[in-house]
Amino acid sequence: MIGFDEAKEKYAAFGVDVETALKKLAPVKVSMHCWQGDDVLGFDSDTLTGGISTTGNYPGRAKNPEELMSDIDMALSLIPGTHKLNLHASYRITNEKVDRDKLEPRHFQAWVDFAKERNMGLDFNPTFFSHPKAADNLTLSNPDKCIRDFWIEHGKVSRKIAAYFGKELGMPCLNNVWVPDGYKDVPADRLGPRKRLKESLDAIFAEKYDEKYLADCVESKVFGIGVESYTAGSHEFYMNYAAKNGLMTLLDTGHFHPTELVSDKISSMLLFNERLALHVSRPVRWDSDHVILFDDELREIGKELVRCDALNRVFIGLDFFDASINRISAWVVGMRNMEKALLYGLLMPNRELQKMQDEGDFTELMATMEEIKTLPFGTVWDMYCAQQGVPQGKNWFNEVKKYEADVLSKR
Ligand code: RNT
Ligand code: ZN
Repeated sequence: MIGFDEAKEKYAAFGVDVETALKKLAPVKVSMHCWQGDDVLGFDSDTLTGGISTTGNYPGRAKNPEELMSDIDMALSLIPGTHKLNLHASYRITNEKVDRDKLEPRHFQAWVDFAKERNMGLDFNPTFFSHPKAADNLTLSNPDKCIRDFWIEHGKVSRKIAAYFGKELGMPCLNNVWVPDGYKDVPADRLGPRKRLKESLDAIFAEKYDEKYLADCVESKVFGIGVESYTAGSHEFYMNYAAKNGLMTLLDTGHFHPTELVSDKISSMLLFNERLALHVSRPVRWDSDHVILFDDELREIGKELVRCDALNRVFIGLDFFDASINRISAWVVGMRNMEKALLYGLLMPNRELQKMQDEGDFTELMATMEEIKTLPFGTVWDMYCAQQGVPQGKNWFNEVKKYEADVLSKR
């Protein structure tokens, strides 16, 4: 490849071995979220609730399992590496009339077959929204015991389904609990809902599963649309809950106040926990779930994961949903950017930079960090795409345009 040897030399001058970086990136799995393909609608409801929202009506949305699978395949053909697919319970594939509390592994068999054929892993999420029993954004913390019990059952069957995925695919399936529970306006009781949420979670997590197959995590949030004043499952709630119960915390990059950065939280989490889960998203002024760009924060996350030697300890999942652009392009841009950020982190002379910091040489630290920014990163990225057999540069976009003309435009 033109310029690759020169790029290697330029990195080597900073003490970075490009070949080693490429080798380390290849096995890293990113979990691609199925819900970017259909605006988070799933196959068991036709509205999206839960205080989250998609905007836009770009034509060609996948409306059934066949279309979604075909679109996922299209995206995967343009993304380097072998990854995982992240499913929500609402994406069950069955003709039966089965409610969320009665779901079983067999209702997801088509996805298991899909993943097996593609050598992928699966991750899972119980769906505590877009359902009549979640209409008021109160599920596991609902004051009504009947409603709570329904959602507890859903949480339990979801873990069973996730464990089945893990066993069938031979790698742990991350099962992520996120509930929309909260209040629009200033609540009179903050403790009560959190107490009920805690008890519901205790019931869901009571059964023990083999860690080889199931990895349990809980996702916190600061607010949602219509749930602006109070969220039962706040960060403090879940970080404490996870720590006490040996579960994993999931940090969604859109679930903190706008000037808080998840890149700064990763090292603290990893210091006290063996594992961590991420939902990488891009909040623009709020938890807007924009497609992730190759921006400062994404690069900082990539750098942190490498510096903390955490590529084996962190479950990296994406979580964005943009309905205003071609949805396959959204996946490809986001997945490729996540990979780029990891490669960027792997191409840093981390030990040398750390030494400069420890020796108090902040002048050289700044000078070096700035010079690294303009090293020929693009050439190394192109090489990675070539090695992985996917299009280099913008060539992938022609494929998306062709698919749009041949397939999406006919829907
Ligand atoms: C919502 C959470 C949650 C969802 C998905 C669809 O704020 O981020 O992870 O986006 O489960
Ligand atoms: Zn999320």
